[in-house]
Amino acid sequence: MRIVGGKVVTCCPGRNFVTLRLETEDGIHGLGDATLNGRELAVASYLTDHVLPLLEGRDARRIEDIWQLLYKGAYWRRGPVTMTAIAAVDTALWDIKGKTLGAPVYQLLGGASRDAVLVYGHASGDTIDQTVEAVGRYVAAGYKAVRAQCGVPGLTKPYGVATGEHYEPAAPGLPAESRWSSERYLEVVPPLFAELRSAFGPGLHLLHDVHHRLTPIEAARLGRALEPHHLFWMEDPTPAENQASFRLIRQHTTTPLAVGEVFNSIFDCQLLIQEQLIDYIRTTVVHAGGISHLRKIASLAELHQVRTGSHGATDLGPVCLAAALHFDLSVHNFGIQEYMPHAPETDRVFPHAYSFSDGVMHPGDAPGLGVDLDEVEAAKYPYQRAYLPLARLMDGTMHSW
Ligand code: GCO
Ligand code: MG
Repeated sequence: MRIVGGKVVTCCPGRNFVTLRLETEDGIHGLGDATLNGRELAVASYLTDHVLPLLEGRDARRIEDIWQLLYKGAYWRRGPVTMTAIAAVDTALWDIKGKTLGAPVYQLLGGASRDAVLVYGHASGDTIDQTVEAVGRYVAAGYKAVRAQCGVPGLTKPYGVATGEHYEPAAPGLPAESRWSSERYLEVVPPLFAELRSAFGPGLHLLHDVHHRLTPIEAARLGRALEPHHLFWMEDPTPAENQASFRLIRQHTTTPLAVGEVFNSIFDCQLLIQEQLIDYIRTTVVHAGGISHLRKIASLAELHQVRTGSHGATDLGPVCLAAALHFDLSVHNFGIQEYMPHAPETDRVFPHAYSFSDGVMHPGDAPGLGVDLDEVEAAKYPYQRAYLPLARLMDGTMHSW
C-alpha cells in the first residue's frame, strides 16, 4: 500500500493547529497532529519541504521503518521541530493501519488494559477562594482529578490562571511579558492545597503545575510543604535539561513528581526514569515522536514503576488527543491523561469519536484514530501568528515561562 501524496493543513479555529494528511493508493487517508505552539510554521515547512518528498511511493504499512528513516536519515537528531514532524507521520501511519484493518488503533497496540482513561481538568482562580470554587465546578461536572493553579498577590498573570473560561497561554501578536517572584508564589501554594483538601476530602486527586519556575531546592521545599495534602503530582518543579537536578528534589520530598511535556525523546528522560527520580512521565504523542516512540518510553518507564501522564493542553490538536487516548487505554503503566476541552470551532473542524463522561475518556471504536479533518471548515480559520508569553523576575532578568 503506497503513499501517493500528502499535505499539511494549518488553521486557527480558536487557536493554531498544524495537521498532516497522508494519502495512500487505496484511497485511505491518515491524519497526524504537527502542532508546536508558537513555532507552528517551522514544523509545517519541515514536513512540506523535507519530509513529504521522502514519503512518496513508500509502503504505508512499514511504520517502524519509516520512523527510523526520518530519525536516522535526517542525520540531525531530536529537537522539537524534527520530532513533532516525525510524530505527525507516525500518527498518520497508525491511523491508516487502523482504517485498513478496520480496527481502532488501541486494538493494534495490544487492546484495552482498562475500561476507560482517567483524565484531569484545569481549575484556576485569582484568589484561593475563587480557585476552590473553580475546583468545585469540575467536581460537579464529574471530574475525579483536578489541577489547581492560583493567582499570586503582586504578580500579574502567573502561569495557569485563566482569563476566560478555559486557560489558553498563547496569544495573537508578539509575546506578552509577565513578572515572576518565586518567593511570593511559594507563600500561596501550600495554603491553597490545605484549603482544597479540607473542602473536598481525601478522595479527589489534586494536581499542580510549577511550570519550570523553581530551583531544585525551592522545589524540594514546596514538595515537602505539600506532603500533608497528598497531591497526585507536582509537575515540572524545575527545568529538566539537567536530569540529575531531580535527585535533590527527590531526596527531600515524597510528593510525587511529573515531568516531560517539553521532552522530545527517550533520551530526555532516560536518567529520570532509570534512577526513579520521577513518578509520571508526561511526554505526549505529538512532541515525542508519535505513538511508536511513546510506546518505547512507556516500556522503559514500566521497568522502573514510572507511570504515564501525557500532556494534553489545548495546543495539542484533537488528532493528538485521540492518539493519546488510544495509547493510554492500551499501555499497562498508564497513570492519568491531561484534558482541556477544545473550543467548539476546533471540534467542528475535527469531528471525532472520543468522548468524556464521569471523569474518564474513551477513544471510541471507529477504525483508526477516529478523528477527521473538515478542510472546508478549516479554510474558514486561517493561521494567525501567536506566541507564548515571556516571564521576567521582578528585577527584569529573563526567567523560564
Ligand atoms: C500543561 C502545560 C501547558 C503548556 C502549554 C504550552 O501542563 O498543560 O504546562 O499549559 O504551558 O501546553 O504550549
Ligand atoms: Mg505543564
